[in-house]
Amino acid sequence: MATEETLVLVKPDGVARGLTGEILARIEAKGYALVDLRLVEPDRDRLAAHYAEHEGKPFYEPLLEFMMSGPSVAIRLAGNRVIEGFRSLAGTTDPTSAAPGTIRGDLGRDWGLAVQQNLVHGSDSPESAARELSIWF
Ligand code: DAT
Ligand code: MG
Repeated sequence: MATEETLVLVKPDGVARGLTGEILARIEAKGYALVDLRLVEPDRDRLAAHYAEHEGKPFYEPLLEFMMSGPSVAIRLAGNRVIEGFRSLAGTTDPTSAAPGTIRGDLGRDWGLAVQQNLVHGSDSPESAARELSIWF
């Protein structure tokens, strides 16, 4: 067993489009455990900490603006290999090329702007998960 925890965010586009329930249903159907869940309106400092690895990239400022455009649902999720497993459920970053069957592939829309509105975030490693969970919970 490799039970672990990850941070999942239903981003502002997911909350605004009323997809929180659909996304939670997919997570629950997969068998992962909801350990904690909260609605958060993050300020710039929290987002700068969360997205520190992307500081200086061209999409960094638009990404922070988007993430401040409305509330996100932050989820502490537990399960065997849940870090890899949730990213598999989410699909790849760009909703246009994300595989059908994934959250981003089935539900993500290309607004012609950028790929930042891709519904969900999931930590990408145990180190990221520990760091990000401490930022959001
Ligand atoms: P992921 O969310 O799949 O882990 P990431 O960590 O590389 O992707 O990037 C974080 C977020 O930043 C991503 O969900 C959307 C946005 N983003 C990434 N690459 C981008 C790009 N080339 N243009 C616009 N937004 C981008
Ligand atoms: Mg990432």
